[in-house]
Amino acid sequence: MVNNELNDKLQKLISDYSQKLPAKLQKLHADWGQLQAKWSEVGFEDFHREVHSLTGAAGTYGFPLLSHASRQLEMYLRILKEQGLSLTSEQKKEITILLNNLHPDVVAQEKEFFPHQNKVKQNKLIYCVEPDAAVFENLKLELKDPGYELIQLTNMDALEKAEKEKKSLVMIVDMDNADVSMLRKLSEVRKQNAAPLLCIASKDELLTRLQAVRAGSTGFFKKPVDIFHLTKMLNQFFESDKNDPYRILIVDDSETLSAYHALILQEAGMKTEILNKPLLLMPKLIEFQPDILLMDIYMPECTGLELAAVLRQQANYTSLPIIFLSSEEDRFKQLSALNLGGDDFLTKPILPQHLVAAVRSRAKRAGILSAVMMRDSLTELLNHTTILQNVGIELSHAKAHNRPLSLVILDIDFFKTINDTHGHPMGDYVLRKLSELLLSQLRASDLVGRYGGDEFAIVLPNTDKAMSIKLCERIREQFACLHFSAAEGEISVSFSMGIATSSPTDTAESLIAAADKALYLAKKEGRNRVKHING
Ligand code: GH3
Ligand code: MG
Repeated sequence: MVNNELNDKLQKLISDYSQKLPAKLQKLHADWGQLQAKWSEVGFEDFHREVHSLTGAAGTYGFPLLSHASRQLEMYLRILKEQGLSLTSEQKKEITILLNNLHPDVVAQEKEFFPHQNKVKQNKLIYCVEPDAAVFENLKLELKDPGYELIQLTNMDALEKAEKEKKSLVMIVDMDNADVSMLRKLSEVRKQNAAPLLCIASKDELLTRLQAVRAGSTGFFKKPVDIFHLTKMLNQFFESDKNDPYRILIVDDSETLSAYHALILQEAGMKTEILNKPLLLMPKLIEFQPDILLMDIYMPECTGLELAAVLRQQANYTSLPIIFLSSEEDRFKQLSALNLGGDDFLTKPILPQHLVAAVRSRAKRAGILSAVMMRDSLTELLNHTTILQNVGIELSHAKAHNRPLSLVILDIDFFKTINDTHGHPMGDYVLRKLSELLLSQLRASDLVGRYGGDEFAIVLPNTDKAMSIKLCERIREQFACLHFSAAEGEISVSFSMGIATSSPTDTAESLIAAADKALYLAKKEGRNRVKHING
């Protein structure tokens, strides 16, 4: 669904950019004039960076001619920079010639040649290489309601031609008659448009699936195509995730470009935050908790590569996916970016739907992975590391908003005896039942984790001493009423709880230590009780 308000904002960004473009170009010419009059290494670096960002931004906002010309100059400057010597007069002349291609006239020409480029409209165009008319018509009909526009193409040449005229959002290709030349052609076409590829075939055979995978397919469907799953997959690529939006932090020194990318991702239902000052990354990460970091490489204060390397050295952020978005075309540099801890590399300018698809598929995979990594396998509660991290995060939120936070540590009473008397499986059962009870009784904003063997930690945001005691007493009573049937008859189990409520000077460590101490007192005073550290 095209969101009109966002679309208007996108149009506004584009028109703002178009308006500022002549001044930007003039500045570039003026800077070069100044540099020639008074040479400085730093000035040359700045000039290079300006050209570099023009390459990415011009392409993004629909000025391909300008972006192309800018890229040529950028590449030349880069070679000169790598040589590291002072410039000869020949080289300066060459720069001037290349710079003269970046003229406001080019912008005027663009408007004549590429009027459509300045429109941002979400298309749902799918090219379907399916010679069988009946199969195609059925797909077309079924996908009409979810809003997809299917165009039938009977062979790869037709697909190539169509892609040249207008790029599709997804390609669906029938693999039944796939031969070497068809597959070769398909991979050629996919160099022009790397949109997701879905393959369909009459037989679900390994060889056909292999061919599909080698052609770069994301999905494989046996005929008759299961429309429910096909639609689900298409929606995953391009529709919004309104229920649980992915959180994307965009780190880019360019305010307009980051705003543009943010709007595209917002239109696809994601939640975005922008950071134009890369040195402020750490507090932003704690505050926003992004699922994905979308990061520019060349920024004035520090590079995206350096930031990635810093993050990868911190246990909390080793698995945070980082997507680099840069005008860098050099494969070697792209690879070294990936070596330094990036997960993906997208080259600016990028088509809006490709940006969305790349970010979404990364976020989805990371989500599944982290859900597995964050949970304790027996109880499916947050594991020790994750609940500890959350104590820190929630405490900083609480401080920022001047709200109380309570932390509870719970330990089952005489749990060793339960294991010893009724067996380890019974112990496991008790642990799982307690987890279920905690989840059912706590609020959605509370966090609960398995802290150790028979110990649990509960984080209660926005909860003061009195509220925390009331909540814990209720849960304690409910648990003590449960009966577990063992071979030896029915048994009941109890636990003890220690609570600490945060003060402005508390750290995660001091809060945990206080709750631990309260738990120790609860045990000492006879177990099956709730004890707050402050009496
Ligand atoms: P207290 O009232 O002082 O807490 O006594 P306790 O017997 O509960 O002592 P403690 O908390 O030290 O005992 C923890 C026991 O939990 C020891 C360990 O064998 C058992 N345990 C740890 N993990 C598991 C598990 O995954 N399953 C089962 N069944 N038992 C576990
Ligand atoms: Mg215990």
